[in-house]
Amino acid sequence: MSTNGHLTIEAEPYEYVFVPSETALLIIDMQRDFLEPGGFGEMLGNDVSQLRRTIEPNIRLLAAWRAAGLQVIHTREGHRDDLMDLPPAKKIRGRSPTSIGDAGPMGRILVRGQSGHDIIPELYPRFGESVIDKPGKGAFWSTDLHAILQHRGIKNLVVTGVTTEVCVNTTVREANDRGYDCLVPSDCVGSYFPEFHEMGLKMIKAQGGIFGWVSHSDKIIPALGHH
Ligand code: TIU
Repeated sequence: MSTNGHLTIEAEPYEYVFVPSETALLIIDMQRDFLEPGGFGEMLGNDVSQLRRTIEPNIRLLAAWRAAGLQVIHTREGHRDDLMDLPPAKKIRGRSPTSIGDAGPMGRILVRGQSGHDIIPELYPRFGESVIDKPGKGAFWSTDLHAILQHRGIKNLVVTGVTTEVCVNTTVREANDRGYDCLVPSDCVGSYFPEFHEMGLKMIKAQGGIFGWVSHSDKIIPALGHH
């Protein structure tokens, strides 16, 4: 539904209303290190195939978002080549035989500039789409994301990517505290743990939308056609 330039999307806990030109699609960490074997996700002991169902819906939503001429921002989790920004606690956590910065089949794990750190080819950023390199789980901490959103007049975020309860949830919480209204399409986010995915979404939409709204790409994509 479109009224006065606003679009209304069916969502939980209630409908999500936004002005498309003031809304960015924020795609979190769709990197080879999380979605392909041999990367950081697998190093942590996870089955990366759990996340791959998010690729197709993200392709569809990104295509519709680009076709509508709206703003897109991508993030990547990772560290400097010299690892000077890597907290020692993050380096040793998990007691894994290989850790961040070590050589893997896709290059040094979670290091900027390495092929494993880059975004999967299916969702590769285009010119004009900012890429935020973040050292932490939240996309606002230690990055210029908030400044970029402010300069571009963004008030709302549609947040997709991986993983639901880690980087997506952390980013939605950070965004909420900074005054952004966030919508999370459930099919465009994923977790290595189905139960954490489910609860991660419930935590966002509970208590009257304490952190934001949850919907589905099937509700968002048709609405963009009316934009
Ligand atoms: N991007 C992101 O969620 N980083 C993680 O480390 N996620 C895990 O679920 N481990």
